[in-house]
Amino acid sequence: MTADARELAAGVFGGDRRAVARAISRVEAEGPAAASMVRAIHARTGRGYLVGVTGAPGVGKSTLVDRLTAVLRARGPTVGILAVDPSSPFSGGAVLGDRVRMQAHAGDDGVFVRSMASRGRLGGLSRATADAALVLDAAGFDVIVIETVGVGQAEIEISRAADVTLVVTMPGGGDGVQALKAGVMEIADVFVVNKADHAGADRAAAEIEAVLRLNEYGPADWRPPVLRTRATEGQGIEEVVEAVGRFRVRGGDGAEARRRARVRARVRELVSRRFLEHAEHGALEPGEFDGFVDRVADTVLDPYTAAERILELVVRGAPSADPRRPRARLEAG
Ligand SMILES: Nc1nc2c(ncn2[C@@H]2O[C@H](COP(=O)(O)OP(=O)(O)OP(=O)(O)O)[C@@H](O)[C@H]2O)c(=O)[nH]1
Ligand SMILES: [Mg+2]
Repeated sequence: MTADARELAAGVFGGDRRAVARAISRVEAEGPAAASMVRAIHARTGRGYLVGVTGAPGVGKSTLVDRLTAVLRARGPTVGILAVDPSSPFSGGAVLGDRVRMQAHAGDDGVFVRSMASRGRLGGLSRATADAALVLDAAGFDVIVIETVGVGQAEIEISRAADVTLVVTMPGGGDGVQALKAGVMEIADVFVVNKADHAGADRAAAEIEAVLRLNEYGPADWRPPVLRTRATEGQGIEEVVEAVGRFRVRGGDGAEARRRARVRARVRELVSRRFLEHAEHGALEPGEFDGFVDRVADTVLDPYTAAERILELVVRGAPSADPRRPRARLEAG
């Protein structure tokens, strides 16, 4: 961990907003600076409650998050918000919805808003978002909201990083519910049918409830409630906060199991990423990895054999500065 990261971390722990913003920028970038930042703050995380809010574009997520924030602030908890847009190359708090939100909570040190975007890269956004959430957690925010636009794989991945996931939808289209795709039903702990002032809200809610009755999604001890809101009017917001509260305190070890599953997924992801990096750029000779790729492309080798050989090279050829490194165990096994 660099002295630089440690100094920034001290600012984060002290709730210095500039330090928080800079720390998030650090974790947004790929590479050693992000890892160093997370190393410096990680021991102070684990206290914040992560709320994922996802749904199709324009259903009212930002309006809802804004209202939820107001209700939470009135009750006391501080709120950090990450607005994630996997389709946008821009980030850093310039999104219109965030500006509106910034104004609504301007001058309130208990609210911090930041947008995150893909910046043109394909992978890494969910990693960066999870790390940014750690920064907000370390800064002492009680509730951390991760708002993601859309209902694709990226959003689902990001939602998995939350302690509770709200799926927001609105009445509309021929099927009564706008864009409730496969994969989204499974991740919802709480459904919000927003824009309940629009026609068809009751039918939309009934349809979701019908699907829920036919399937066993999510934790066994929890049937996701389907709540109707009018976010622009602030209607139904208290009920959403109550539902999240009930989910949070529900009995059993569901919450802890989810947290552990999340930690496991992160560690696995990092191991596989590091392993691949090592295979492509560390353990093999320059160009060797591409050589395997070429041979598979030319059907000289099959992909399974290529993978086996690469694996062998990585395991055997790994530089071992410390003889007690687990390499010995790998070879023994
Ligand atoms: N009629 C009605 N309009 C709403 C309601 N909630 C939000 N809106 C409006 O819907 C539009 C989209 O709201 P946002 O909160 O920006 O929606 P979003 O889901 O965050 O949108 P993206 O971030 O672009 O995906 C805005 O014009 C809101 O004023 C509601 O309950 N009823
Ligand atoms: Mg939004």
